[in-house]
Amino acid sequence: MKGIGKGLVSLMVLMGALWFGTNNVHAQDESIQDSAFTFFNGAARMADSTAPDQYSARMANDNTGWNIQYMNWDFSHLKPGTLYDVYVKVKVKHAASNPSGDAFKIGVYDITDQNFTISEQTITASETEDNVWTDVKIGMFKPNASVNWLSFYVSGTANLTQISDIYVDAFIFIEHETYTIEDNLFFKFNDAAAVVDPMAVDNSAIRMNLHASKAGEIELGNFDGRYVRLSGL
Ligand SMILES: [Ca+2]
Repeated sequence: MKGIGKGLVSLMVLMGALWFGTNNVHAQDESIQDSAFTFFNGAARMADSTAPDQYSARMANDNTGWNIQYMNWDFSHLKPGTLYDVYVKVKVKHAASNPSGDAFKIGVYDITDQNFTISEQTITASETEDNVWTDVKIGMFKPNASVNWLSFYVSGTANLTQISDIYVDAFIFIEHETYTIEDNLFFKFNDAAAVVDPMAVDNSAIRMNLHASKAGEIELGNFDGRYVRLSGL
């Protein structure tokens, strides 16, 4: 951007902020419950008074299999071509007070094409809480007219002495929403100031002087307990 050479930075705001949508109610949101899961290596569905629907799937974390899967090819129950955020509601049991190593892995695999639809990610033990249900984001998914078989999976990590059990309540699809937060809603600190900026979509931006004695700061308010702050150097 042109102003950077003069120690100035213009911030154009095209901010797609993403929230965990667990409290949102949306007609196209959907939970796939454990009754629709496929199990391997001894994983099983069982009564669970801590799960919202009183059932969850459990696996012992003594192997690295993709032991809990939701496999399907027909996603016509979702809006075709619409982006969804996909979460899995997971709970783990700590076998040590400060467990180490990996807790579990998640991903989406295209069984037909034999490649990942959503790359696998590993959740480490230190990121987890003992016996607390958590919605973990797997990634974004756009259902289409494909007839490929997909597997939404949770795998073990063979880390029994640290994380002994992995529970899955549901895979959750929430229609993706993008937020644009324009600069008129920002909180400005030090020398950060509103300027006319023809490069910005709305012709307006916030500028801060990086060479000032106190560098500027811009904060995107406090939305639902979350905020983003940009600081000068
Ligand atoms: Ca359940």
